[in-house]
Amino acid sequence: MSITIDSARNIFPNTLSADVVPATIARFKQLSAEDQLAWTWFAYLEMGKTITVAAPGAASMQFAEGTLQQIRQMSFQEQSQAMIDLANNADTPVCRAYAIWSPNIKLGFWYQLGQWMDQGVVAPIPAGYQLSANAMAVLDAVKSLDPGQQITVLRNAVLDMGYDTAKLGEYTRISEPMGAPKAASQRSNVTIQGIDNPTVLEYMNNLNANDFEALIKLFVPDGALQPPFQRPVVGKENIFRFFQEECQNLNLLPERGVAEPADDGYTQVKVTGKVQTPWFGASVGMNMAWRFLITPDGKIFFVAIDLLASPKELLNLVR
Ligand code: ECH
Ligand code: GLY
Ligand code: GLY
Repeated sequence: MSITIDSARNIFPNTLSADVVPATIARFKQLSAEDQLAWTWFAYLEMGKTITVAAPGAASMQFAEGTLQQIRQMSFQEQSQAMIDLANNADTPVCRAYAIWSPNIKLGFWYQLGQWMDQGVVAPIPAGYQLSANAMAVLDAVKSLDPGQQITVLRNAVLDMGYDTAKLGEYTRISEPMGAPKAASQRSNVTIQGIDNPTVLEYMNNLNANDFEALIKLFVPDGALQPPFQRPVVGKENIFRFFQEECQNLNLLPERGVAEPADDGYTQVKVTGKVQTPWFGASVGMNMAWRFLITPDGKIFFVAIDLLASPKELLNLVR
């Protein structure tokens, strides 16, 4: 049987990912736009009791600045409407601008609006706003998730807002500029119990160093990377752009793994450990798995990154 991206997606099928995340998002999307905004406000406040979100970097904020100022100038009623439009995926200039931003710009935009809502500069969620029974139930559901799962729900809720890019035709995405990779003196090397595969170690070290040029060289030309709860990103060019847009300043803390021979001289490797995002730093360690399929000459054909269902899954290295 020859190896394809579809077959590669099924390596280590016993890996239990946090399906509760897409399930919660699906329930969230059923809510009215008003409820979605209020829900997010309450979820964000709830989360803020235990974990701290970092202010976005200036590099990502500059692109949202114009739209933010536009909203700041609006009346409270227009501001509320603009936010409802975003949640409704409406066709407005603000929703179109938002649609083509990278995830970090979208998150930074809402971070700023949240600050302004707090300060009374932007229309707040009306005092005494009553969530619907469904919204209350979804809020209860998210409270029972671990912090890594909670921030993933929140991130996905934000990314799904704005105009649908599929309806835009030709467009150019807007993302923050790529920073320089870390200097040699700032780099560190991971050690992974049970793993000495150089490709896997270099993957972790280059990603931690923001060295995306070196990182992309580890992949075969038609290789693929599958982010949590997403379809695989296929081909070097697309993977490189994904690294630029979504992978700066991550902290990968792999702990243990297993490597074994697969069909056609390939090697399959599963690694588990923690990942920190620059948005929350060390206050949130997401429980993750990496599932690699590596060619006979040591290149990455496929890697899937999964958010795990529970910390117990960190110890699950069975095939
Ligand atoms: C307010 C009310 C009105 C409506 C809205 C509001 C604002 C909400 C705000 C939300 C902010 C949320 C944030 C969430 C950030 C989450 C970040 C996550 C990052 C995960 C990254 C991972 C990386 C994994 C990877 C690895 C690889 O090896 C390859 C690459 C990659 C309240 C105003 C909306 C402000 C800031 C979950 C897992 C390990 C796949 C990337
Ligand atoms: N503060 C997180 C970021 O801008 O990526
Ligand atoms: N995926 C990187 C971040 O959102 O922090």
